[in-house]
Amino acid sequence: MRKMKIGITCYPTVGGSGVIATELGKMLAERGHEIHFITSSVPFRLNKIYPNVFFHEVEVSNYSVFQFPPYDIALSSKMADVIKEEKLDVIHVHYAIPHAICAVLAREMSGENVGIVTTLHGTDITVLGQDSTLKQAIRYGIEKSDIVTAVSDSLKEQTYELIQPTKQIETIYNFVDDKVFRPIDVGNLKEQFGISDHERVIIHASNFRKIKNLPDIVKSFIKIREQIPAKLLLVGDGPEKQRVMEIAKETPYKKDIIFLGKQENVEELFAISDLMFLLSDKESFGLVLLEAMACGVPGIGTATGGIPEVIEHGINGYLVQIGDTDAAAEYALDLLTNEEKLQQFRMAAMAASKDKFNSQQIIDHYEALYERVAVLR
Ligand code: GMT
Repeated sequence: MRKMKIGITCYPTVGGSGVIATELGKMLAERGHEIHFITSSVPFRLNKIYPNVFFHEVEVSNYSVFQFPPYDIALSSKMADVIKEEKLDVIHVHYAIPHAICAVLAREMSGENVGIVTTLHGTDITVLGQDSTLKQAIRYGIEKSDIVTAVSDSLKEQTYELIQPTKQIETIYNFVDDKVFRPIDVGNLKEQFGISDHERVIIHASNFRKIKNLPDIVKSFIKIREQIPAKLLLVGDGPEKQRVMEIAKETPYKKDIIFLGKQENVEELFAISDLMFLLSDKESFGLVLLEAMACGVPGIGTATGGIPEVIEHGINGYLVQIGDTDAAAEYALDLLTNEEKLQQFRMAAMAASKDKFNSQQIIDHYEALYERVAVLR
């Protein structure tokens, strides 16, 4: 396969779409492609130097006349500069709003024949697609892209339903870096958290937004804790954190609910965890579930969006209806009190992350799309 020059735009701060964009860029660089990140800051997972990975910072003017800083225009201009100066073959944008539209504008501005690949990640469709002020713009960005992908079949179907594009959308599942997300030895980390050997550990990691249903996670945990010794690790930060801390404080097991804030090396926390909870209202994929599964931690998730494409019910985890904290607790207890079954689920979770979500095959798929875009234009 010929080596290409690929521009990548994403939200560089914590969030699944930024993680996927960055991991994809790193893996493409390892295959010899030249990668140009065009973002407002260095993507947080870009934690290693590569000679063929470049960062182009989008700087937004805060000229006093502007009531709102024009990020979209600044991004489009920067993209146009990079397309021209670096002679990009492809620009791959993650998240439709505003990135797909900016890429289309940048191609016009640059006058170059660059290919545009847009990957839809979830809330850009499931939340913003319901907003009448943005729907037209999302449809425009999708139609004008050369290739559009979605991270699950569920998201693809929802895009057709909500946005009604004529464009064909392809599903390419998310993946994890299996050099990082794998079972590792973390010594006495569990003890350092004051967790004894016989206690089970349940983990949840997210941006603590309302759709993540943190109170359901606490409720399910309390039902588990009433039966067995256990701890709940809550990783992340966001708008719901304060409220959840207050809910936790009111429970008889407040000492067993540990708020860890944002953490960089979550794989070390997965190494001391037995089960992952993701009980969201909406979730196009649930990348954090896959990260946990790759480390041998099965998940309990809600049967919503793309989660049923990640968790195979009764094989590598369990699915429950949104809000059904009784079922979540029952399934959790079923695994946490049966070491042999938990072990089977652990193995099945790791196998799924290696097979169905095989990172090398997924990168092959993206490379094939870039080739197709180059032929199309
Ligand atoms: O879940 C979030 O709030 C962050 C959001 C994002 O845009 O980064 O995540 C979305 O993209 C991830 C990567 O494709 C998916 O794993 C998440 O399921 C998806 N979130 C939602 O659909 C709510």
